[in-house]
Amino acid sequence: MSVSLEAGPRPLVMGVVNVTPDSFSDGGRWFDPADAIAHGEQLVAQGAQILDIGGESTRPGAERPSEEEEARRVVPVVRGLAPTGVTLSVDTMRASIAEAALEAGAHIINDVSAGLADAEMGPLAAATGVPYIAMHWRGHSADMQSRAVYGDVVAEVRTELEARLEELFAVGVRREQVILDPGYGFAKLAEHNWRLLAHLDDLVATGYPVLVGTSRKTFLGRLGRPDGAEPVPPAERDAATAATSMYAAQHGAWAVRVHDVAGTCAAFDVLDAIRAAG
Ligand code: PMM
Repeated sequence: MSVSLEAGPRPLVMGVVNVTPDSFSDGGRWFDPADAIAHGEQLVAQGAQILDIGGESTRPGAERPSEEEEARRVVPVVRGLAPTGVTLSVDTMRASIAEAALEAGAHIINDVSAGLADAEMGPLAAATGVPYIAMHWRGHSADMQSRAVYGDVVAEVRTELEARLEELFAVGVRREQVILDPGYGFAKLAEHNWRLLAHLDDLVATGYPVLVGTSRKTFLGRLGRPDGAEPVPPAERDAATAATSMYAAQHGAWAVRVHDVAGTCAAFDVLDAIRAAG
């Protein structure tokens, strides 16, 4: 793996490679493995330092694919992208899929459930020692939005993530492996996502590297729209995503997970130029 877990002045850019028929923003576009591999290569050419390969859509209401189907989607794409030399993460809640992906050349486990969905995930992360992204999660996508109930979302996300870490450490995961993610859009209403962004510093202050994944999420599509109106379509949310990525860069994020790699890199070039001129 060629990337560091130390947060630098400019966050790493993790490009999304969804091998799904139904992801909310790009479902079906790269469902064929050859298309997904070509898309990943294009994201690397645009400046992605990490590719996040996933075979399960986590959009609200989504049904899960079978384990066999998820493996069929993910493993050939990991194998096909390994020769690029770019750091690869596998976006899965299943330990068996993570294990197969690591064998095929992946370097990072991105588990949106932080070990809650599969009790074997913690032991696998411990045994392999690879970087492990632990995201705040309250349940599977089919009904997660019913769990978007918080008194103090910032404190609760942090406490629930800390509780997950205690369990992961108890099965042998090491502190140095962990990357935290507040889980924008997962069991969160728009107001929760905004508050978690406003208090991103609190999560960064834990000392763990922090991944920010706001890309094309619905709360960005609602900006500037009248109450009750449809949000703007996902593909038109990249400018707002670049703005949240820029904000994440100024608040110590380790990496941003984005669909629009070229736009994100352009935004970070702007930040670098401003800083260099200071
Ligand atoms: N969001 C999605 C999928 N995987 N992983 C992490 N760590 N953080 C996220 O915010 C995240 C994720 C859903 O977005 P997509 O359907 O566009 O991939």
